[in-house]
Amino acid sequence: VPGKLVGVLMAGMLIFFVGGTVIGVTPLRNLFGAGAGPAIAVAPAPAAPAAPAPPTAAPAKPAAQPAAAQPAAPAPPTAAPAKNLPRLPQPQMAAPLNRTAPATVKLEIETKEITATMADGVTYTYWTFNGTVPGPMLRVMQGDTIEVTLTNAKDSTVAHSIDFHSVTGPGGGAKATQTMPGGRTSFTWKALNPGVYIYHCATPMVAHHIANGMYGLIVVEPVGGLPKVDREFYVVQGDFYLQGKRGDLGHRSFSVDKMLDERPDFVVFNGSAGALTGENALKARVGETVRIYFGVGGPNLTSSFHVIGEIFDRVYPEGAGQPLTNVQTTLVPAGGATIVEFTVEVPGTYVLVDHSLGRLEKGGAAQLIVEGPENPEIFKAPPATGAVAQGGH
Ligand SMILES: [Cu+2]
Repeated sequence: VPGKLVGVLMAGMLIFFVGGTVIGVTPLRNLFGAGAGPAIAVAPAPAAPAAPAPPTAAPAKPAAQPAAAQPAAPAPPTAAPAKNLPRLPQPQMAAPLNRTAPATVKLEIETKEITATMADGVTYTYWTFNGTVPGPMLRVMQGDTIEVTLTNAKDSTVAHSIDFHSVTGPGGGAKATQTMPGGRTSFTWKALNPGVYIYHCATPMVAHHIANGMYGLIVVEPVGGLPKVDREFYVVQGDFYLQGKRGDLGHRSFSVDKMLDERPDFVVFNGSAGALTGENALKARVGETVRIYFGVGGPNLTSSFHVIGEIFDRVYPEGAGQPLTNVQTTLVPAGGATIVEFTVEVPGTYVLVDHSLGRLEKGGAAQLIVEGPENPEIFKAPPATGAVAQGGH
């Protein structure tokens, strides 16, 4: 298209064209670097389109009966240039519980809709729990009674709700919490089964709400807690479906067709491409034990979760009570979660991926940066002569 700026992801490079002429190339290689800078480097500012269009869809008013809320309101095609918006902040993590007896716990959660950067030059209007994707990591104990209060921000465009996979009861709370903008709902449940569970919005079209970022993890600790580790991390994968072509810049709306066809534009950890890299990378010291609570919000893809350069000493598959040992890659279903643990023995940058590696090119990578003394007995590489400087796998 003459004069139109197009960005294409190819072979780890983001390549920009105007009218068939390459005007810029941005390497993604610092995913494998020493941790400096964002995973996907700064892209040139997008050219302004001729006619600015409204930045977000004018949403239909929520139906009076939230459970029957209409499916995805058709959004206007991709249009206005991305403003220089920040990424969503990283989600809150819940510390291990330091108690040994069940209690009554209050969880207050707010749903809100926020426009933020999904990848350099691309913004998106997320639907969130507490303003982050994933929503906050929650933590309770087996035997706890949990009083959930859900509020939906006044300026939300649609109803929202919450379904905890940790709940025993109809809809996991979804029916009790269909909440109109400005509204407030609540329900109470008892945590019967320990594990790590997805929670998500369950307002129709449910897959649309999930595709906009409405998911998170709740850990139900067994009485007495999980074994102590030095570092805990919280990572959730999600697939995003945007109108327009791959590499289009600007503000992009949800594509119901791509979501139904399961053709995501972005597959990311914690809400945006490169969210957990550079400054926001996971960090540990040589000799420490690491635990990652890893979930898949979906809505569609399963994840072949792998850490490049590490072996999971223990995996609690799908959050199960008994761990497997010595695992390279663990399958995590959509709407599922796992706990992996390992000790880091060698300094360097380790990359968390979904080993369906086409998704790496769609943003699916996070960094674990391990600092500390070299450990040549376990790993040593002689100085390179003529080797490719970068590479990962
Ligand atoms: Cu929702």
